[in-house]
Amino acid sequence: MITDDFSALPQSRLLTTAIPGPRSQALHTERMQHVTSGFGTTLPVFIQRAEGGILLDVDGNRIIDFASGIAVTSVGASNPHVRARVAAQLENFTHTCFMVTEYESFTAVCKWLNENTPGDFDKRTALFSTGAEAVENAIKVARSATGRSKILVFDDAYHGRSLLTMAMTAKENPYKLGFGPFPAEVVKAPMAAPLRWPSGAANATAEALAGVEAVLAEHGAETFAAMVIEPIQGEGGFVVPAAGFLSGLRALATKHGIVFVLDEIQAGMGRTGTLFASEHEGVVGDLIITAKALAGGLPLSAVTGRTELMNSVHAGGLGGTYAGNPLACAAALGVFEAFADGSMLAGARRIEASAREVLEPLLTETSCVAEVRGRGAMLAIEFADAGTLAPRADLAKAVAVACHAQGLLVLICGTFSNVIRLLPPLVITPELLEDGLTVLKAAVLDVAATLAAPALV
Ligand code: PLZ
Repeated sequence: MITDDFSALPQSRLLTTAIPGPRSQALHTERMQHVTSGFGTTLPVFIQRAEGGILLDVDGNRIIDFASGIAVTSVGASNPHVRARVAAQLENFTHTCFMVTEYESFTAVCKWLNENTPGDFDKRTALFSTGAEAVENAIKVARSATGRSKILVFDDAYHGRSLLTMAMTAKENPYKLGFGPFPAEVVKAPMAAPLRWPSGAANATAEALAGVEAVLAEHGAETFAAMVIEPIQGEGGFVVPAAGFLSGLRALATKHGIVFVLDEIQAGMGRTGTLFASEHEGVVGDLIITAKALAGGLPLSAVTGRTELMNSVHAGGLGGTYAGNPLACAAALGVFEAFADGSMLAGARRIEASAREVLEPLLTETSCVAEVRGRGAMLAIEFADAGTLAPRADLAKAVAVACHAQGLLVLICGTFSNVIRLLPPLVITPELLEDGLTVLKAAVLDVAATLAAPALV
């Protein structure tokens, strides 16, 4: 009987050295001699083991994981279900290439996705390895099915680092800088981001949708193959679209015969307290893209959607050497097992309730927290000056640095790099979550206290 028992690695924070400790520092120095400096690192500590919500580093520090490898190890780092499935598969074979000879786990993963993604229609699924690869393939499917070429994306979107997905990603630095020219036919439209909507959050949905319609009219709605949106933006700042925006887009896509593609790579697979983030709005994609938490840490991504779209591609048109690798498929089946009893979704909702209770008071206790937002275990704090909403990347950075020094791993996101995001594993224990939130809150209060007292008006 497999249990979600992570007791092999104590689920508590422990600092044995400064962070990073001496062994991590030495390994980082060595890394810089061999690894391209083109890879950044949020926190230069080297990990030797990870379980549940704890990362154990090579100096013996136990760090609380509020990152989950960027929303990947949602079922906990080295989840027992995942470990058992992968270990068993490892004994049988590591690879055949599904395009050469077949194996059942590939079909089983596709079947689960067809049955569990929103949409009461006949579906087919294609498996790949990375998120960007799945996004590219969703575009291939949409183009093949429609005979059209253009792609509509949204302000502050993130879809990957490959050439096409860079073109679909909004932020220049670090993702695109110097890597162009990019593929043509990618058009950007307004995103209904409530906090910064010029005429106020209440107008965001209607005005953004009018903006989208104007963009479609200008570029010719009938020339668009796909409209691609993250139901909650990830790298762009954990922006939850204003209510009604996603369903408005869905309607526009239907009206103009455009394939509506939901990029659930970061927000999907239970992260927000429902299996898919688009369920919060009851919005159904023609194609839905999953990756990250789908296989609990092994590289696996998927495009799932209407059979008539997925089967419109000529035989042999989709594939990839490692697409749906057997170890990754085994891991995904372990993830599905871990989800079966509902405890993962409940975990996400529990995390949201605890985090909001601790963090929402910061809206009034400080003058630099502009918003606490998100859904489930996909939550964020945005730092900005009161009144002007001028983004404060410096404050987000200072809070992250303080958290890291205390053994709490948090990540920054947002077009202005002024958002701290929380992505704890859904299995984090209440005690560990509470400890992490206490560290985070203290860091925010400390940083806020360093600000000059607001001018009296
Ligand atoms: N779509 C919504 O969040 C990956 C990127 C980290 P890959 N996000 C983390 C980094 O700096 O590279 C992501 C995403 C959404 C697509 C992707 C791309 O997924 O598996 O990284 O290719």
